[in-house]
Amino acid sequence: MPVAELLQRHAAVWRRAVCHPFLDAVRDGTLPAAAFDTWLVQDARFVADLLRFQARLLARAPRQAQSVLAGSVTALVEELGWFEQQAAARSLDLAAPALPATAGYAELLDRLDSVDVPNALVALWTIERTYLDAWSGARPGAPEYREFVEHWTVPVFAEYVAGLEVAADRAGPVDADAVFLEVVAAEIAFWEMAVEAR
Ligand code: MP5
Repeated sequence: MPVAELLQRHAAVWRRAVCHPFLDAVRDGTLPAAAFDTWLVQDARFVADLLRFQARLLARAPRQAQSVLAGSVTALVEELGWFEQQAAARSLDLAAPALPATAGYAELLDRLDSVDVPNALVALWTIERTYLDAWSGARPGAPEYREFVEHWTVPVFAEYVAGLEVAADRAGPVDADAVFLEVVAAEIAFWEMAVEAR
C-alpha cells in the first residue's frame, strides 16, 4: 500500500492535524504573540529531538534512503541555527523546559528506534508531511507570522517530503497504520499545547 493512502484511510484524524485552530489563528492574525512564542520555543526543542532520531535512523537506513536522510540531517542542523536566530530576535529562552506535549513527542521518537526501518520511515514522512500540509493551509499567514508560514511551504521542503514518501514506499512498510496514527496524535497534541498556552 502506498503510504499516501494513509491520508485517505484516516482522513478525519488527519484533518485535525493539518487544519487546527492554531493554524487558522496564524492565518488570520488572531494568535497572541505569547502563544506563538511558546510554540516556537517548544518546536525548537522538538527539532533538536528530531535531529537525534533522524541521525539514528540514517545509521540503520537501507541504501536507497541514505541520500534523502543524510541531506535532511544537515538541513536540521541548519534549521536549529534558524531557530536560534528567531529566538534571539524575539528575546526567547530556548532553554525553557519541555512542555508535556514536547516531552511526549520526544518519548515517541525514542520508541521509534525500536520500530522496523520501513515503519520508522513512514513515521518521519508523516512528521514532515503534517508540517507541509498544515502550514500550506495557513498561507499566506498574517504579516507577523508570514515568514514562518513561508519557511515550511518553500518548494525545497515540499521536494524533501516527496523524497521521503518515495523512500518510505520503496522500503515497503507493512501495517503502517499504527505508527501513522501515533505520529498524527502527537502532532495534534503539539498544536493543542500551543493553543492552550494562549
Ligand atoms: C515538524 C516540526 C517539521 N518542526 N515540528 C513538529 C511538531 N512536527 C514537524 O520538522 P522540520 O524538520 O522542522 O521540517
